[in-house]
Amino acid sequence: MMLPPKPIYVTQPTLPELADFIPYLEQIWDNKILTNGGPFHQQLEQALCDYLGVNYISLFTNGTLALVTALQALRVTGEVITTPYSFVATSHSLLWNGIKPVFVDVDETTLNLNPDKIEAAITPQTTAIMPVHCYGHPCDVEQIQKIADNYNLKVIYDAAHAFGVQHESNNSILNYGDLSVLSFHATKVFNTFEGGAIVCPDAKTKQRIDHLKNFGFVDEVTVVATGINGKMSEINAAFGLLQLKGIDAALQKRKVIDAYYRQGLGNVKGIHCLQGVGETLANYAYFPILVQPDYPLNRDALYQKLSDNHIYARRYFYPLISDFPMYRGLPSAAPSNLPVAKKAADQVICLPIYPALNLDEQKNVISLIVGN
Ligand code: T4K
Repeated sequence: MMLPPKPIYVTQPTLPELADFIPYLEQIWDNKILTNGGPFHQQLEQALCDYLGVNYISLFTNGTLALVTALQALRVTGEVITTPYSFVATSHSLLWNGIKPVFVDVDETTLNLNPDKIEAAITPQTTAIMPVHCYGHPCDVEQIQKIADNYNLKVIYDAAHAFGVQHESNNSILNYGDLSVLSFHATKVFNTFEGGAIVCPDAKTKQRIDHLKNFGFVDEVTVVATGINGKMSEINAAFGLLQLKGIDAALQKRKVIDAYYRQGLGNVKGIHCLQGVGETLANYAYFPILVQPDYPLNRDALYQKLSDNHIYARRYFYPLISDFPMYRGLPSAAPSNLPVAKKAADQVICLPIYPALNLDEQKNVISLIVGN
């Protein structure tokens, strides 16, 4: 009897040996501290600061609550300029805070927020910019900061994809802007099952964030803000500490897979492999290709062909956020305002990339694309 082919998904979480996690669990069972900033939570915050080369980190239950809280930490109100080409959580974090998203088109090369288009979208209500380092490719951080300084705007980076990415000067990309937000979701380069974090430059801001993720409590009897419960549990934090031991090896494997795709697909007519600009250390979080008009199939036909062959690639990020019902009525959501993002959303496919993807599986993906 023929076995059904093994499905290949866009990603697969990297997990350590189960046995290696048991001692961490034993420690939790012994000390009975399950959450509320316990020892593993504190250790992971420090370990991540050291690994990433950033000043302060506050851990969260997920990236979305971290985004919502980052906006509150900086008291952002009114209008925020953001990208339509992202996962919907980016804009949802604005709506959760009663803030109006103002969509600005993306840059043709990186598909990140186009700095040249930002100024025209600024109004007296604008208080911040929320760009995304999409696919872990750095935004034009210098240009964005210049605009923010000129107009006295905050910058909060949605860095959900950007774990471990370094910028031109060998500096973590997370050190730009006022705050950066990470996701440690199962599908991310570094995962704690669910999880997220806010990276911040100073102790005072970290303290405010820590209060906000714990209902606003500063001590047993004092509540200073309408905080939420966003704390990462000890199980997730312990798991993160173990995951960190394997992260360099995981990133190295991703790099090899990325290079092999580029070698196999780089010369295929009508297939454009997206590449980051300005990173000295990439994390190969995604492998997005654009299926252009001179390829024999359109994007959806190629996507279907891959699915028919049990390769479940994803169209990140289609539809655009601005096309979802809660956003499409906004003036800035008009497709005529966002032509580059619209074109990318109609052409993109993210191919499978994760450390356990083997060479035969990758060859199969490539030959399906090359062979039309
Ligand atoms: N900002 C940005 C720019 C983001 O991309 C995200 C999340 C956020 C903010 C919010 O961060 P979090 O609140 O999530 O921490 C996934 C993820 O759920 C989401 O975290 C991620 N971005 C987004 C880009 O992708 P889906 O709906 O595509 O995931 P799903 O469940 O279809 O997973 C994709 C594939 O991964 C599956 O086909 C199989 C594989 N998989 C998935 C999971 C969950 C596994 O093998 N194991 C698993 O446990 O959204």
